Amino acid sequence: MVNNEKQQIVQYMKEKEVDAVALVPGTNLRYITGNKLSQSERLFLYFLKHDGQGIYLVPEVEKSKIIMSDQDSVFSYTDGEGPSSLVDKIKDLLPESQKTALETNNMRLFEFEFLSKLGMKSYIDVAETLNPLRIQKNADEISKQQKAVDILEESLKATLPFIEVGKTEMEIAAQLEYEMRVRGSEGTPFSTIVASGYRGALPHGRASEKIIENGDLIVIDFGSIYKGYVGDMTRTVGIGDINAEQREVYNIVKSAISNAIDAIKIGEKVSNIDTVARNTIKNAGYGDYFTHRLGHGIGLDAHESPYISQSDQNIIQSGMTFTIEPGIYLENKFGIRIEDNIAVTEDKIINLMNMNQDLIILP
Ligand SMILES: [Mn+2]
Repeated sequence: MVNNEKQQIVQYMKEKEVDAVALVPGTNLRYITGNKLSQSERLFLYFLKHDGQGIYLVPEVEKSKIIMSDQDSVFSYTDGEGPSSLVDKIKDLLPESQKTALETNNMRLFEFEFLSKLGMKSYIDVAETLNPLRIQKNADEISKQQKAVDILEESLKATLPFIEVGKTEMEIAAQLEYEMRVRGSEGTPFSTIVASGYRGALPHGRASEKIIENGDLIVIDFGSIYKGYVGDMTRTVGIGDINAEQREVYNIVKSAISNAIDAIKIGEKVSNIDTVARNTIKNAGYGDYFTHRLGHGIGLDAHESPYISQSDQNIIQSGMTFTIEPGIYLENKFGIRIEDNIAVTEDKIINLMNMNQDLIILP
């Protein structure tokens, strides 16, 4: 963790009279300590105290891969002993009156119950301090996101010649995921969406066994991960005979994304961007068919603050990175979505995508 960020968290702990921050494996832990771990059935907790000291409570099998600083200590348990064997030891190291800042979105009940055993009296959500830090990406984080986006674009270009009538959505998803892997993506942050024809009207239509047919619009929404940072892209691809209605609706979505990106201005409300895209679609007569928020922050998580929606209270500021992804979904007919990734810097709004937003039509 950058020292400055650690200081801010310690400062926050003092202001809120929090005795300890408790984290579970995931992106907050990665952000603060560099440890890349996922939750398993075995208990794993990290505590940060006022003095900057960290305490790891980990299963023996995970111990050797923990990255620690000089101020950290680690306590491990074997499967035979179980984590309860460490309760007294850890209790002695934590302050007596315990108000804990924890992850209300990520923590599971057995982890929460363990904190109670350690003497936790009350808690608050650590997101209130971590989100404002994570929302502000530095140049290094943005360059990793740029690389994640480059992988997406190159992989889509490599996959396009593979898409043809008769293939299944799953075959296309598999090819795309293969192309991302060989270009350095660590995995997919969410299930790849390949939704063709009538399935395109499902905003989260993950790839199925449906066969691609002539005249289908295919919504392809896919993510990459580079050094922990996520890129998230959607393009709608037409195959064969694309009719006038499909083209007309596509152009409305294209206007919505371009108007929205033009509306991104430092100091204004995030929700304004959503309003601009929503009005574009509403004025064209399709307001009822744009059924989700306009976008979301991207970073270590595929979906994080700020949310580009009517209810988000954030103000656009330098360091934010987020998606813009308007869509129109016509049930039993077709769906269209276009998604770019944006980085806000001090002097300009950068579209991390190089590819334009035109409808791609394959033979
Ligand atoms: Mn997205």
